[in-house]
Amino acid sequence: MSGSSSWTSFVKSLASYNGDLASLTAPPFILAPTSLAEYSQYWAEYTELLVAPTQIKTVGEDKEPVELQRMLAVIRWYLATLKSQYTSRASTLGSEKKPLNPFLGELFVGKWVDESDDGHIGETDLAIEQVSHHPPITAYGIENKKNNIVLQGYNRIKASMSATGSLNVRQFGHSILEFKDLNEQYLVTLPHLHLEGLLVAAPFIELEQKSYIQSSAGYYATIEFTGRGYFYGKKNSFKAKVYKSYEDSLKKGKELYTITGQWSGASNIAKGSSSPTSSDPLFVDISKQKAQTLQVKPIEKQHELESRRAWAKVAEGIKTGDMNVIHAEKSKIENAQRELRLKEKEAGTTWQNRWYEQVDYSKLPEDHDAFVKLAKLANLSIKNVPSSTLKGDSKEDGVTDETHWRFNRAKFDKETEVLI
Ligand code: 0T9
Repeated sequence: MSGSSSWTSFVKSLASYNGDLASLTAPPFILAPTSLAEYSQYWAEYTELLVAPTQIKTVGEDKEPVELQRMLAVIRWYLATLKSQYTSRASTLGSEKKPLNPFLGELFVGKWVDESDDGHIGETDLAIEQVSHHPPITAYGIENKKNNIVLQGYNRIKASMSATGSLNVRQFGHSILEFKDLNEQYLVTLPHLHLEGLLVAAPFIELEQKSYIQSSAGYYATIEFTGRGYFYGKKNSFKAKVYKSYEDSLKKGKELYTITGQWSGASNIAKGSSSPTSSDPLFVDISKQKAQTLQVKPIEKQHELESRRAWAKVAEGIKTGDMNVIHAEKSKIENAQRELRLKEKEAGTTWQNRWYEQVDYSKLPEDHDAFVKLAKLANLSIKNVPSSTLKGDSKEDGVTDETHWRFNRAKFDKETEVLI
């Protein structure tokens, strides 16, 4: 495959890639039969780890405050989300693949049922909406009523080809995790990544730089990603440092904990600032944790805006490798979308988002929601700049936009047509 001219010309076309999936015509073998809108489900496939922080209610044997224990549990969950987000296609499809480009208003909903013996997890519901097409932006809301957890966020990418032939991807957006009963919130930023192996038609993702987790209790964590072997001798390696506060992270030796290992596998934890060794306690082995399968209604019961129903024929074409079917069925969707936009233009209307809205923080009081407060604590930019950008970074220069996408739960609760 790697020598085929279609692949070579495809890789060449990546050079002018601007983040808009629609502009890329890839050979069928590299297409995922899945819309990018589905990818936000990766935030909650490990439901046990998602609810774990809410189960921590007492000071442990090690006398650590509950808020610190919960921060560690949130980091465990976060590592599991990384495994889902960045290794799922490689493990199910053989390599990274090009997802289907969601249309405006596309929806993906489902639920994870409680598979625990004692019923402590409860049901976890998922509501994803494609809130913008140019540029593509996906927003998600995840709710676990039993443990009163709401997780929400949105995602957009900007991509560019590097001189060495890998695709650099910067993510915009963030995730906000709320434990309502505990009145505790966490801001989670997104890592940058790049795709390697494109030239040999076997693409895979490598994460870069840092992402941050800030808790409303003050605790602050940096998670640093490196390629193969820098800290740990294995792929997907990371080093996390946990501090009492962002301010502490500026001082030397103030780490409460240091964690190193693989975010897709095992990691160890040590108190203080030196890296743990394999004789230190295991922090978590994500490969031994159980990812749960999301339950999605059968296609016949789905609304026409729901992802798997809308893309069913294209997905079939991808599975059978039939370029003609893929092309014809994709064109149908694209043409219907063009027609819709034209009609809206004629009628002087615009597409109405369903469960999400754009919130402009420059026009809101600071206590409107947790975002500004948490970003401030972590010295993170609240502007519409790449995720994980620090306040005062040159990436903020000239950017005044402080709008972000937020879940409108009331709207979702009133939904009658699209059911989970
Ligand atoms: C948010 C995630 C994101 C979306 C995907 C880069 C990528 C689109 C964005 C960042 C999720 O929470 C996590 C996982 C995978 C990311 C995708 C991997 C990928 O290859 C695509 C890009 C746009 C391509 O499809 C490039 C062409 C392709 C042939 C390479 C395999």
